Amino acid sequence: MTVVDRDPPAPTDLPAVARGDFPASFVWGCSTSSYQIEGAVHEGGRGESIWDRFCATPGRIRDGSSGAVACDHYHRWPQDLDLALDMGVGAYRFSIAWPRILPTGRGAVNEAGLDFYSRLVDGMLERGLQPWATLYHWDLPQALQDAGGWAARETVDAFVAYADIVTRRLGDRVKHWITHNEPWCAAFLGHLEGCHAPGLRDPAMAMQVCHHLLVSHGLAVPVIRARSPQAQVGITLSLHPQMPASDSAADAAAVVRHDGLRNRWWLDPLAGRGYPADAWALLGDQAPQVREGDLQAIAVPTDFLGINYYFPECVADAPGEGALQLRVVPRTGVPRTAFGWEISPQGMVDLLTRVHRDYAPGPIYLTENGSTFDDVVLPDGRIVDAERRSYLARHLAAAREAIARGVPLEGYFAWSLLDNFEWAEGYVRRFGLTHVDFTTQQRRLKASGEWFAQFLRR
Ligand code: IFM
Repeated sequence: MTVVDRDPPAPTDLPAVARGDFPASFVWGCSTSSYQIEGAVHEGGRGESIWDRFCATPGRIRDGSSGAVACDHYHRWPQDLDLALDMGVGAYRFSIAWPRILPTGRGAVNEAGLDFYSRLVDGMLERGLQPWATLYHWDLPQALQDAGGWAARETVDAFVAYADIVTRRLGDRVKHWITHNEPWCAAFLGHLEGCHAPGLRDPAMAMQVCHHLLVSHGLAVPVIRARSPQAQVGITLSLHPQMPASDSAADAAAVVRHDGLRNRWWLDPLAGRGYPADAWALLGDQAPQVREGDLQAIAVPTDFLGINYYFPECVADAPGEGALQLRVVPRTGVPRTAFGWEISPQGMVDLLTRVHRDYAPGPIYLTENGSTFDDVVLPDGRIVDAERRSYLARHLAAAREAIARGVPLEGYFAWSLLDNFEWAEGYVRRFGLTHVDFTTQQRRLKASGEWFAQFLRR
């Protein structure tokens, strides 16, 4: 965080965008996830998750921190729901910590965990906030990891049983369910790159994990529907538009290869097309084991597709580099967030247009979009995050543009309500519209949050 003595210049690139440009039924929300905000990892009967174990391993988290306290949301949730309400959103996306419900992943149910989320959901409804619940945002019970994790078929069954338990209890009040958040990250960051829990580096295992995550989605959907009648059920993918590093045919082919695992590996089977043949062929003996009926299960009809959009990728052919023989190269001369992610509202328009054109998944919700910057603090305590405000405004204009192009985009959830535990980056990276002082737990709305609140009120 940088302290300055005067207001930074107002951004000059703010597009004119207003809530009234969107349909009246458009859902406006903000997103969070359990491990990133809750803390209280030893309270209420919660079991250990793979992220507790991963964070306890020296060298895994940039600042040596963990989500053990995070935003202390477990105790401060009424205040946090008030913040969301004051911001003017109508929906709140949160995730449920599997180890709070089933401390060892299966078997004995921890009623205190269910009670916590039941109170949280009631708190949303009392405030007029629509609850959007995600069942899996990466905090697998460690006991399941010890038994093989997502690479083991039994974890699929455990997930379906968990979904059943949660939706039996909350399904009368939660009417929007998301099975998985960003399965690409869970599979590849956790099992190929090893920079996320459980910290493994095994390409074949990563592919098996992808498959099991998708099968678990497919098998959970009918269970959720049975327990939560009239609910809307979907999955959230992290998708990235791809562009070639040059006009060469080799770079164009590299884009197709990268897109195969980044985007099509998820979109194709969900749309009932099975895994993309070109990507499958490249995998060789690292392709996953698929049982009879799995592909039909994955292709279960859903009510919406959640897309998390952050940045586009530029891809170059790179013979000899990895199984896919390519490299993701940073483009020069483009704006970036503090994470180094390219800022491209146009990329969001292109992505949404492409998904709608090629897959027609029905209603699409942007279930996450946001940015991290080095926030600027004035002596009076105001946080003037002009770059985040500009990012937000420009991406809302992009959402409007996508709708104008015929994309059935029906909602936008800002990531995130609060600064929080940003996984391997610890507390170094802040994505919140609300600043959190992690020493005092004081919350303060940033300029971006104020801007969003004004946008929503106008
Ligand atoms: O913080 C994450 C979130 O958990 C998943 N989507 C991307 C965000 C920013 O990295």
